[in-house]
Amino acid sequence: MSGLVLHNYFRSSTSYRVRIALAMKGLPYEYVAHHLRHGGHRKASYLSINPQGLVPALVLEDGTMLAQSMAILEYLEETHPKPPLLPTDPKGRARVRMLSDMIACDIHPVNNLRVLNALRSRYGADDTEIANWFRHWVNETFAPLEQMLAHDRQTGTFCHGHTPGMADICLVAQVANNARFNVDMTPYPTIGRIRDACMELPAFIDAAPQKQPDAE
Ligand SMILES: N[C@@H](CCC(=O)N[C@@H](CS)C(=O)NCC(=O)O)C(=O)O
Repeated sequence: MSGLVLHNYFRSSTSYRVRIALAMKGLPYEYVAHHLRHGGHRKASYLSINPQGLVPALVLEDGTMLAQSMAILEYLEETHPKPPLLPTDPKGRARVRMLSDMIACDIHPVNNLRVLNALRSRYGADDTEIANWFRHWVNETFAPLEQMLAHDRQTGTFCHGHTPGMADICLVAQVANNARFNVDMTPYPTIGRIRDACMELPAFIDAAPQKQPDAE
């Protein structure tokens, strides 16, 4: 399969999620970079592709545009089931989606660039306050996430058993983002262990921010 176009940005954790999934599924794609700090995602040329002006956006072979990283992951899972990002049983699937959503719904949206920019421009937050905000919202979810992963026998080498999946994708991308704001990972040994296990795998390594063509 070819002809996929991924609009993304090397540092974007939501883009990183999609890059990992595409790599796991073995799907090649054209990489189109939009520099978020320079407002590349707000240019008319990109808004004509994704009116929401956020990355990632995956344009399919027939021109269909898919935005929202979790919807893209679900689409890739349905169209290319192997290797699976979700377990087969409903409870397992719900658990993996639950762990994924803790990151995708409860951390990322409040720490997104436009939120941090609004804190600066509307409320005069400085770099220290921005970093404290970012860390606060990570810790609010990483503390229970650590508990849930550490105390559940369904957790294995990865978030759910011994094969990597959707929750691992979200976890790794979030941990990469955390490093930019010096989040202390010592209270999260299970999250750290799972992240390290993922980073042994080519799909996670190749999708990493520093490996991308627009990396700085
Ligand atoms: N819920 C969306 C969020 C997409 C999103 O906000 N992406 C970030 C980069 S990680 C972005 O484009 N930020 C631009 C901005 O905040 O101005 C998803 O999962 O794809």
